[in-house]
Formats: sequence, C-alpha cells, structure tokens
Amino acid sequence: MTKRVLTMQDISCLGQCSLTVALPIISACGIETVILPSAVLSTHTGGSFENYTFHDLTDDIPGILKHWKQEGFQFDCLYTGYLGNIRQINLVEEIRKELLTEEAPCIIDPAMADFGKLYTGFDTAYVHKMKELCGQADVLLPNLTEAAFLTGLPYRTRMSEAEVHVLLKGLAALGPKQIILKGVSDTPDQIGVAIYNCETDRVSYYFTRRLPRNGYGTGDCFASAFTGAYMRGMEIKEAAALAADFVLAAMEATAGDEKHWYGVHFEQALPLLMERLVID
Ligand code: PXL
Repeated sequence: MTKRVLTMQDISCLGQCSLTVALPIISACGIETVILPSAVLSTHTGGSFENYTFHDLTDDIPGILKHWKQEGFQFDCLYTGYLGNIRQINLVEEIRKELLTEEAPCIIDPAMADFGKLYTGFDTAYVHKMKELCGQADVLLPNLTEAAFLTGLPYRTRMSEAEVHVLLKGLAALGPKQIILKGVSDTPDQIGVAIYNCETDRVSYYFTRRLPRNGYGTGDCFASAFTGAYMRGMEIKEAAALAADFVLAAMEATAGDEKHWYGVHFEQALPLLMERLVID
C-alpha cells in the first residue's frame, strides 16, 4: 500500500528549498506527500536575498489539524523541516500524539542554521525548544552547524572520527534514536554523512566527492530523498547513501550555472533517484 508522509516546513516560493523540493522529491519516490506549510516567503532567507516577504501560517495550523482529525486521516511518517517559531514546534507535538500511525517514524531536520550561523530570525530560545523536538526524533538530520548549536560544542568544518563521535554522543544525549550528521569531512576532496545508532553507539560513514561550491537547499534535498527512500523500505544506511548520491548529482547538474546560486537543479537528478528505487 502507498505510504502517506506528512511534511511540515515553509514554502519559499522561489529558492528551491523546503516544500518546493520536498513535495516533488518524495512524490518521485512513489510516496503520497501531504504538506503542512509553516509560512510563505517570497524567497528563502539565505545568501543575497534581502527584503523577502514572510507570512506566518501558525494561526491556520490548528484548524487544518482539526479538519484532518475529523476526516479520520493518519500519517505513516512525519518529516519536519524549517519551522517559523516556537509555537509551531509545540504543534508538532500535537501531530505526533494525534495524527500518526503507531509505527510512523518522526524524521526531524532542525533546519535552523548553516555555515556556522543561525538563519535570520532564530535565537537561543528557538534553539532551546528545537532541542526538545530533536529528542523526539526517530531519525535526526542535523548539519554540522546545527549539531554545534544543539550540543554547545564548537563548530568545525574538518573533524577527525573521534571528534565526530563526541558530537554524535552530544546529540544522542538529547534523546533521538538515530542520527544522520550531514557535511562530515576530514579531507578536502570528500564530504559525507555519519550514520549513528544511539542505542548501539555504532557509527558508519558514507562519502562522496566534494564539489567546490556549497549549494543552498542541498540539506532539504537530502532530507527529502532520504525520507522517500526510507519510506520505500530501504535501510537507514542505504537510504542515506542514496540521498547523498542524489544531492551530488543535483550539485553536478548545477555546477557552472552561476545564476542559480540559490538552489540546485535537483530535477535533473530525479531519474537517478527513481532508478535506484526501482519504481515500476
Ligand atoms: O532549509 C533551508 C531553508 C528553508 N526555509 C527557509 C530558509 C532556508 C535556508 O536558508 O531560509 C525559509
């Protein structure tokens, strides 16, 4: 039976991140994708975008949840990304308790920081609340910056295996079951993910070639492809490796297109994703 995923994050109308990538990518994996928009922005808040519009949708969400409950809908997975404020993190709690099937995994991308800095609009109170949500994750998907904010450990772009292990243990103390730490690297030509089982304390790695440019929206492409592959029944390590290969292919498709600095051409990598999932 087709699985139904609920994903809660913003709509950055232009910018190739959050819902505008989650919806097509998870759908391409053959998974029904229900969206709960946290806010509508004219663009994302990164890079040289300035004066973007931001329409907060928090007040609409309780009515949407009430309607779904009345209609008797439940979801096989919850995947959260960029959330506009602390009230929305509280609403995630309501969704977890009342709208998920018993086995439904919660995939939490803290989506609040990158390149050593919090995104515009977030503060330490938000980070504090996000720590609570991360503790509820079946799979937590932080990048290195988010991991540093969530643990209070220093942000480093190059780390030894021992340092990565310390960071993973710090994240595990928040309470998630499994962690995929993104952006791990100890050599200039490779970048990858560390996959950590908090119960067994086992770490495994998957690396790909590192391209010279950092792509905006690649974290959301990774999380979306991971969610789709995981819900198609792939093991966590296999789904993480496929998501990493998908992001590399999307970045390769974008290389040299300087006008497309704000996102990646993930559309061109969708065939790779679908072939590896063998959707007939
Ligand atoms: O997860 C990336 C993202 C999502 N949504 C908004 C953002 C960003 C990154 O900057 O600004 C609004």
